[in-house]
Order: sequence, then C-alpha cells, then structure tokens
Amino acid sequence: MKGYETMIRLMGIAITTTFLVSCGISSFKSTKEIETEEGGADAAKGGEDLPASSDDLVVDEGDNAVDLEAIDGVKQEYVVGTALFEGCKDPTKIQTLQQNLNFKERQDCSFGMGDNLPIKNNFVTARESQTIKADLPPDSVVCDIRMESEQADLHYDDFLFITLNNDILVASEVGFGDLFAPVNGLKPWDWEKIKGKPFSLAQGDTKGVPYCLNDPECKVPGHDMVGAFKYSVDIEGVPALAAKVINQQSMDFTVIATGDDNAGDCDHSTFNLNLTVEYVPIP
Ligand SMILES: [Ca+2]
Ligand SMILES: [Ca+2]
Ligand SMILES: [Ca+2]
Repeated sequence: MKGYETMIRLMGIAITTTFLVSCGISSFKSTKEIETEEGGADAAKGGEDLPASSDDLVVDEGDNAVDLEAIDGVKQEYVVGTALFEGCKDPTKIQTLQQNLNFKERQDCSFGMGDNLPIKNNFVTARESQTIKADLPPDSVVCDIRMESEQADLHYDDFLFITLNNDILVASEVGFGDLFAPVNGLKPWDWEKIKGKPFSLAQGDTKGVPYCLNDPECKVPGHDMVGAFKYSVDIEGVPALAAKVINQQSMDFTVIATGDDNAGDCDHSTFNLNLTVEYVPIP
C-alpha cells in the first residue's frame, strides 16, 4: 500500500512540476520567442543574425501583427505586439502634445518640373507638398492622434493627401487611395503610383468618399469645396505607425495637393489643423 501511495504522490509532483514548467515557459518567454510566435514566419526574417532594415517590413495584408523587430532602432522591450501600447492603458503615464499645424495657403503646380508631368486635362500630372514636424519628445510611444481644422474653411484643388512620416493618413478620394498597396496596414505615399492616373478612378459610386487610415468617421471636404477636416486614429489598430515614429524619432505631417492642367491647381487654403497626440515616454 505504501509503495502505491508513494507512486501516486510522485505522479502528483510530476504533474505539478510539468504544469509549473509549462506556465513558466509561457509567462517568461524571452522577447524574441514571443515575437517569433506572434509575427509568424515573417518575424523569423528579422532574426538576430540578419541585418534588420525597414525594407524587411512585410506581413500578411490585413493582419495587424507587425514584424516590428525589423524596424531599425526600436527598443526591443517595446516592440512585442501590444506590449508597445501597454503604457497607453495607464492614464497616469499618458502625456498630451497639443500643437497647431499651420499649413500655409498655396497655389499653382510646377507642371513639367522635376518629376511632375506636363499638363493633361483630367489626369493627375503634378503635386506640391508642405511638411510640418510635430514637437513630440524623442522615445515616445504614440497612443492616439487627432487632427481637426480650427474652422470649416478648408479648401483644396484638385485632390488632397495628408501623410505622417510618408504613410497616407488621408486621401480625399478612396479611388486614388486604392492605388497604394498596404504594407503592415499602412499605405506609403509614392508619387510614382498615382502620377499620370486618370480622374476616372475617382468617379462613380465612391466619388467624394475619402480614404482615412483606421478612421471610418473622418471628415474631409469634397473636391473644390469648402469645409471642415477631422481625423483621429487609435494607433493600437496600426502599430506600425507608432513603431515608425519611434524608429524615425520624428512625426512629419505633410499636406499634398495635386493638379491636372489648370492655373490654381495644387492649391489649398490655409490648413489650420489642431493636432493632439497622446503618448507615453519610454523610460
Ligand atoms: Ca482640368
Ligand atoms: Ca484641375
Ligand atoms: Ca483652384
């Protein structure tokens, strides 16, 4: 009888030990292990022995999991999926940046100059842009971005794009936004992708419907109309955007206006945008 009890007890210890070991493994995996697991096959590409570069940023389309390790310079402890945003859940850690982004009124395209095309009616031939940097302190995890026009007095012609660190936040026509393939859920702006494209892409059912990154409720005035602008994004839905801000140590907002063949194309009124950024400093 005694031998039997001992056996049962030993089995119990063995089972408990196995249980604790499994718990231990799942709770205390190294950063790298967790990343590999979450990032799947793509994460393996950013492994220790390979040079990481932002060119390696590839995940399945529509998947919010991001191979953040592949982004140069991102501090490892902040790159594991939602761990990047842990601080964003703690109201005592969140800081707020408020800044007025005052994009100056501008007019006219430089048709045929640089990589702008010569005039062609109803084709996107030229674009002009202005960039303003936000005063975000270095090493900050961005949790939330909101931009709102001070007044309902914004006007642009022909079409409008707003980017953050070269990723499109807003395109005034979803038909043009569709020209940019998503990478990690972001659409990098690339003039070559829209240059020379016909206005017919922005006709039909979706005419006047904007593309807004992760914000179905954004407000953008229609083509050649006067109106208000409002855009906000909870960055947890697009972690690559926050990772890029850390990586580049900068938030560069750019307003781009396009034209086809008219005097007064590539124009926009003063864009007085109130920017609010909620962020958490990385200790
Ligand atoms: Ca025209
Ligand atoms: Ca025009
Ligand atoms: Ca105009």
